[in-house]
Amino acid sequence: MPVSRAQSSDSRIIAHVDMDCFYVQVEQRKQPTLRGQPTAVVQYNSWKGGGLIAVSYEARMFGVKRSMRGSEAKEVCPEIQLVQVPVARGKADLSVYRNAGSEVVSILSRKGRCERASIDEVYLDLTESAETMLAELPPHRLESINEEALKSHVLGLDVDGDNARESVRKWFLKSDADHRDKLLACGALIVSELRLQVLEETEFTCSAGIAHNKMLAKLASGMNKPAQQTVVPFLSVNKLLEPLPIKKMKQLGGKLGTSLQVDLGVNTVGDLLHFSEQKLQEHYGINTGTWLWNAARGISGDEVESRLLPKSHGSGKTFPGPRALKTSASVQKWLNELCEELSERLLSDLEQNKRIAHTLSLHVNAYKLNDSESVKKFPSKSCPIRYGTAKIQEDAFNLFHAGLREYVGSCTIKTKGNLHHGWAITGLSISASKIVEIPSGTRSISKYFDNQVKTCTSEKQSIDLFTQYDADVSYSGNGSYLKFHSMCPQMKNCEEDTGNKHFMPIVNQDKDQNESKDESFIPKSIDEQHSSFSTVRQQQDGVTQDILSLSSSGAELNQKETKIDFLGEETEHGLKSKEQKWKPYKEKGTILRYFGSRSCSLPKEDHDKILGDNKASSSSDSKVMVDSFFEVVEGKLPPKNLLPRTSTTLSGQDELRRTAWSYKSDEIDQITLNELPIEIQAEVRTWLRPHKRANTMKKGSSILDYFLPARNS
Ligand code: DCP
Repeated sequence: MPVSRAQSSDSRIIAHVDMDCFYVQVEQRKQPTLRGQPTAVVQYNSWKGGGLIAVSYEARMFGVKRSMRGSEAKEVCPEIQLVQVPVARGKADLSVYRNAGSEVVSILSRKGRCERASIDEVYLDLTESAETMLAELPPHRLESINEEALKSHVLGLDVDGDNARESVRKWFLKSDADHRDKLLACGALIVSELRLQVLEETEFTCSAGIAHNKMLAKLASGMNKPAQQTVVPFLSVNKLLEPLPIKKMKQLGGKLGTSLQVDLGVNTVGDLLHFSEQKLQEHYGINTGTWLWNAARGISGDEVESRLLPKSHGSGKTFPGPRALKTSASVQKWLNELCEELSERLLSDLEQNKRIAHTLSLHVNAYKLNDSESVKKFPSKSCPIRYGTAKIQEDAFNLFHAGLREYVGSCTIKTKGNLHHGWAITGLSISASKIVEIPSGTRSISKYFDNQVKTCTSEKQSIDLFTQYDADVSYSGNGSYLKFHSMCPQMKNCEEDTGNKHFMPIVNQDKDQNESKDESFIPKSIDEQHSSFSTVRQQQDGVTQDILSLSSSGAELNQKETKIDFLGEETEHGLKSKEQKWKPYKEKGTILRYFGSRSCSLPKEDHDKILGDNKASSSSDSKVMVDSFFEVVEGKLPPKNLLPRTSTTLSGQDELRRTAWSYKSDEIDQITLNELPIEIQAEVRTWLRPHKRANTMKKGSSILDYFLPARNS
């Protein structure tokens, strides 16, 4: 149900930009000979020439429509060029279109807050830019208005047929116009320039709507396509909305719109105007009632979110007709393909944008073979996401079975073999959502180190990334140590509100669980660890896990020298026996892990200088480390490769090394700690304070909460 938001000013200038026949344009840029020709992009499935998913405007003139198949399109337009969508893993590969969309977004975001709404559409809040323009150089003082702006359609403007441009010019130059219209004129000029830049830099055309809110801008952008823009002055809003079929309004295309038609006899927005707010609230509740009342009047408080990146990632495939999947094995095969793609995109999002997703969801379309009457839908299922292809595949398959149990009843389910189960799957779609940026607070303390040692930017970023990858923490709660699960949140029963249980791996969620008993987390030798960090990484069933320790004894350890050993190795503490080798892992704290990773951000020459003959280390380690991490997550490498290949034995360069790598805790500028998230500052300060036991760790406090927003929410 739509939610009514606080009304915002009608002086906002919002644009909605929508690419024209987008996939076709992308294909035409790849093959310029297709330009100007009737062209369509067809789906991978080649049955009857494949389903059309994008149709050029030239082809539309022949009556070609998206709902057609290639063979039908050929009938109405024999010269149509059909281009198949790129294929990977037996399904459409949309990455070329996604990347093309990103090119456009990067241009459009130059002038104001930008929200990427889909693969080819964007909202812009241009209020500030328009206000600045109006203050500094208003349209009526411009010597000329660009041609693209003069082609604008201004709703409600009386245009004199042949002389439309002249009418539009006058509208732009009207010095005594209403303030809102003046701002809109500035917005229209800005958008026309942005559209020209998009054309110049990407060769793509787009259309736009410019209005006082998102709803109106979106309605307007589709009114004059392709390659044109439409402006909605405040006084034209009613004229635009009244004749509009109710189902064309955003959020009214589905059940709510149908209910308005069926229950209230509302077919156009104009019809909706006859209902009081109270009446609408009686029917649809307070929020939706108010939202409807406002929407009918073109009032919408929806803000343009600042988002250049997609809100979620998804990978899906349909299996129509005889291709429907009828065995668990075939479903698993396809889920594996979809999950592999999803996993790749998640990792690239993490690498490029430092974002992580929290929720994995599976949506399935199905029917029952002997029960054509059944209208029961296959329930969608979600669970917390665990990174790594194998994990995502496993969880997706578990979600499928959880849904299947509900859909057909558990007695008919068999999980193996090719038995016929009485069900058929016609669509599978797996998605990752609740994507958030890794909090910047975990990065900013790096300033301290940037002041101490020069870092190469790209390496630094790699390190940040690696460090943040470890940001998923679970806490044993006994104050003895922490355990990190690198991007592998605990799995739990993760049904939606069905009450049904299906099993997901549970990774050490029990607060009383004593991880030290878990042999699999205990490193066998330093050699095996390849570790210069105070962490242990261990691969479990394809998952990388880190153990970090922060114990009272850990505090004591550091008190010895009141030093933080950024290599986290046995410089001062001279680990000798296996037993001793294990000790520091239990004795180092979370922030050490963070600091420790900084050790890889030295430029090569510094690094070599410090490490002397120690060939095991190099400046490229940071990159290697990040790459390796992905590989470990992917299960390609044993976990030891994750760690910088710094020797764990003492070299003659100790002193030099300490200068570079070790800091007395009282040398750390406390101000840098202010940059840490507030909830972990206290923890870090306690930890740094010499001669005091770091015994403040409590479940639900500090760093743990910080790194576990989704799990707690
Ligand atoms: N798309 C798709 N399947 C659909 C609808 C769209 O794969 N059912 C893809 C192809 C389109 C792109 O998304 O090129 C953008 O969709 P639009 O609805 O914006 O349509 P177009 O950009 O193709 O055309 P228009 O100029 O009408 O916006």
